[in-house]
Amino acid sequence: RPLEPSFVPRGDKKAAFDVPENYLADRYKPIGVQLFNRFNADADEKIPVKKITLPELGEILELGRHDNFSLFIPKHRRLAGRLINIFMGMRNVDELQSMAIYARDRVNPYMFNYCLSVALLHRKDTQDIDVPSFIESFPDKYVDSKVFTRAREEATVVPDGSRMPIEIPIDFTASNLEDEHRLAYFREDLGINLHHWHWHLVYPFDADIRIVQKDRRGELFYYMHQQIIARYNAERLCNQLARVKRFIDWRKPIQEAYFPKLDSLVASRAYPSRVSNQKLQDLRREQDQIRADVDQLERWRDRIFEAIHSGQIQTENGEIKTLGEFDGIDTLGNMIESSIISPNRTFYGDLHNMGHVFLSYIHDPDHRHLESFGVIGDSTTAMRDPIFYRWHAYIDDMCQEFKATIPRYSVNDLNYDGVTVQSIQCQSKDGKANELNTFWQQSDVDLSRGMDFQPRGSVFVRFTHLQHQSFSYSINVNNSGGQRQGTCRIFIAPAQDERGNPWSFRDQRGMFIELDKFVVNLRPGQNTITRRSTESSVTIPFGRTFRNLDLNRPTGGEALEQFNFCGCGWPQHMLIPKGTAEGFKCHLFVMISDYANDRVNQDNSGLCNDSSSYCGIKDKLYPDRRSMGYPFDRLPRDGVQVLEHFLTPNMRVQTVSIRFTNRTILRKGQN
Ligand code: CUO
Repeated sequence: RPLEPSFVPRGDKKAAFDVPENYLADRYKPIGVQLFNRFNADADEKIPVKKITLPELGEILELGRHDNFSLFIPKHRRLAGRLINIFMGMRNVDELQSMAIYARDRVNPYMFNYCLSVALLHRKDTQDIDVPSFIESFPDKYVDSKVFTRAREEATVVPDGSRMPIEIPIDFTASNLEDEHRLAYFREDLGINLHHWHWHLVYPFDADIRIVQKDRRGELFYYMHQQIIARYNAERLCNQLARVKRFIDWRKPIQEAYFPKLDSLVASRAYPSRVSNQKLQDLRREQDQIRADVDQLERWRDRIFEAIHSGQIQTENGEIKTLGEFDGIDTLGNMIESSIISPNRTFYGDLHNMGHVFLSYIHDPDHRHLESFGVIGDSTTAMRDPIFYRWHAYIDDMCQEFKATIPRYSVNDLNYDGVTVQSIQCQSKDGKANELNTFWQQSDVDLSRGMDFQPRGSVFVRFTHLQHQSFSYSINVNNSGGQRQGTCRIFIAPAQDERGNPWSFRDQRGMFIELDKFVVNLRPGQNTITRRSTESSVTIPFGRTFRNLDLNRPTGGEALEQFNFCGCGWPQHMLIPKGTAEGFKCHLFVMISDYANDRVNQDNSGLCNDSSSYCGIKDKLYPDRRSMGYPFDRLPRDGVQVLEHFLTPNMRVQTVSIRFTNRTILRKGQN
């Protein structure tokens, strides 16, 4: 309910803010007394709001309350940066609350939610305040717009408690005439989109430098998105589609279309569609202060490639710096994305972000139709559109171009002397050994927080998503040395390429999906390591992706602090690819590396650290000293043609099969 003053839920009770009169937005002032009376009469509790000296919102108000908001648009970023700074600058929580209440009825609701969420995540004194799940606040960014009319109907006619969940069909955006539609279950997965939104919330590229500058953020930008592409490619192979084609020729028409069928409740407009065969065009969108040419993108691209190939970059003040073997990728990630810690935004520009912008305005480059941006223009919705993957495959390719220039791992860099992985087995609960099982599952999520209707109460939608039976790994390791530690790294990749041929190592290395990474203690002699799929360092449990479904929702300060940051994480239900009915053959890869070379000296315990592979750990260093993606992040040493050649004794590969059964199971404990 972003557009009206409203109650604050307090368990079963309702509270109302007791706001100073000058806080009311102009349009409410004439009815101020009535409003107060109405809310105060219905409220069980009044929350006092401190009167503070209010800062000028000025330019921040230039983005209308009924406009859409995109972090990729430079003007929007600048306004958001200012609002974040205002929220961060408040001296204490009372003042922050006061400021937030003042801003809420004036500022664009999407921008307000984003800026306040960033502030709550980054202020020391708000670590115990819950950031509501984005899908609860803005369900319109996630589900078919038809749902809202039906939800309203349900809410008006049926009393709270007897309402039936509204089902969202799994294939609401297209038909099977469109090949790309086979991947809709991945692109439109609510959990994947929430992860992506949360990742960008934790790693903003434009805000106060103290917020942006996080350990290895540029490298993580590269790695997290590289993994998205690897995962998407594996899903494509499961669906008889070839790997995604990089979007390399920016002058050519784009064949894949996308019709999102989302309506913005705030902007009261449908998200524009992208029809087939459109081309990027120069942008002249005065209202967004965007004047940009495709030429400019190409100049940035050429300069970045020049830096990659020369191994050197020019900084903003004219210095020449080398792109290092380990930190080069971090610099490059910040430069390509770009973030405010790019070494030289003037020269290397803003390639990836502006690529999103060009693609998102492809239908109305000069604003003659007064249309807003498409889904690719907003990190909340970008992953729904097939072009996202083609664009990010291109961005990843640039990063790989750099990786091709740095030294390759020698046997020494890979092996762990005296440690031999002898066997690996994975086992699902009631499945065969080395067979993973996938199926559809239906789950419910409550949308009522993000909707404005009377009478109030929960309204659930029921959506269908991929799921797998949880499983465990059992790994036998021989250690001919003394008591020591290792890092167990587990990856999976399709066993064959799209034509059914065995992979060359060069191609397969880009296909490896990280499944887990954890520290193991090795005794002398035989060791059996067991680990459950649900413990993965990549994922978060379903209940944390969709906060309101978490029956074991934590309470108390520290628990909530973990809860907020931990909204970032790949959804557990998407840990492994869909597979096929016949069984999709994969290579399950396990490596035990020497922990002495991996260790980062810090205490990783306590704060949420269970999805660190793609999200890092809050306020800590990235907990693995190796390059992200190790050992697959570089070209192989000479003589390695296929995966088998690459293996040192501390690595092993097991062929496993992912079998998909076309049945749908309802999540237990649902409405
Ligand atoms: Cu996440 Cu392009 O960086 O969407």
